[in-house]
Amino acid sequence: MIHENYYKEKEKQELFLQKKNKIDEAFYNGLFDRYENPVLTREHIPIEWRYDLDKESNPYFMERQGINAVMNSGAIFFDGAFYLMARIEGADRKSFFGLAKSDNGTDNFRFVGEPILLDDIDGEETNVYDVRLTEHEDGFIYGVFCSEKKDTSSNDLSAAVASAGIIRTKDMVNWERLPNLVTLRSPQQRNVVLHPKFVEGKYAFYTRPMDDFIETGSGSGIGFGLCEDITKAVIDEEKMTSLRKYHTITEAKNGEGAVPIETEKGWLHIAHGVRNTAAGLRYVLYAYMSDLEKPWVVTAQPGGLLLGPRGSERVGDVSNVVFSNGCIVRGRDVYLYYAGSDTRMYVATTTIDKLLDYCFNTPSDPGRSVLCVQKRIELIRKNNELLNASGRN
Ligand code: M1P
Repeated sequence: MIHENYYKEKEKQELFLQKKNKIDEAFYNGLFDRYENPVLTREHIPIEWRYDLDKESNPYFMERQGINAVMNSGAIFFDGAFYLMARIEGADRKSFFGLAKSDNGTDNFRFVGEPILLDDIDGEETNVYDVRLTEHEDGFIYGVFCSEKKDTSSNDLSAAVASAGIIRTKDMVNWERLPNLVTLRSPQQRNVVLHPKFVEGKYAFYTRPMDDFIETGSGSGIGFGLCEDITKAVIDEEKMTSLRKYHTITEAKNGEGAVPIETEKGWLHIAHGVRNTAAGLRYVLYAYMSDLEKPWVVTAQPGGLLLGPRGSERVGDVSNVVFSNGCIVRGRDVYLYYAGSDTRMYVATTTIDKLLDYCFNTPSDPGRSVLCVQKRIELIRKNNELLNASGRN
């Protein structure tokens, strides 16, 4: 017999899921809109995924398999709907993937089907997270994610090894798991993203070479490598693309975020940059452009951050973090999905035209305070001239 509390909780959740989301009018920067509510949270997880509904085996209607967070989600537009492939973190700290669907991309996301059960190709794999969904020109939709296992060569209990897992589908229901990506020159990989097109006739990946599980060490930024056969993916050389730099938002580390967007002016990238502070690591999003034919060649990089954690986004399990691994483009509109503090998902909306204007017309980081001030004074003086000439000052 089904517990009566199920129906009460279901009704409450239904009201919550139907809630409309609105642009947050208090925020303005001319580049993107933020929204009042997160788009995906642990409260969106179906009750049937958490509770045993049976009154006999669950007399108190207790949550048996709790969910801690819903975050870093891959994104894709498929069959007329917006899909987020969310990183769902159980109360037991293990993450898995679930698909949530919305008709408009800004509200009413609902999880569909069941959590995705990956082929168990490695008995030592402990955790999987942060999938990037790439609609590749070979006809498959690929999911590239972080596959993590314990580092048994170390005495440190927390030591782990991260590499890139690969799955693919044509229908978003049946997923085939391929062997993990092997990068011959980098011992660890996270934030690996499959480029949507062949480059020099090969599959192309953005990588993030790391010496260690947490620290990128000598890794100088976002890498780029080619592989012949994605069913046995091996990358030898990794060229560097967007670099880490001293006293910038990418000083500690950076990583490719969403799948790059093809535009008439090159590939548009949304990545994340990390710097160290007395309060711990701070993660922000940044943008850069790369060459259409040679996607590893950076052609524009505005200085500083595109989107940093604000308000409720700043608070969560890993505070002061925004992280994006998925965008959806519809016509010229861009839906930029990002997680706040490893806890919940938000959306920002903008357009390709605004992002291109931002990338090519925002000053790059001149690297020193005195040069930054010079640049700002140029802006202020130009504005003053305009204001004086307008007679409305
Ligand atoms: O906690 C912030 C992020 O930390 C990692 O990202 P990176 O490899 O760039 O440091 C990931 O674990 C990511 O999931 C997490 O959001």
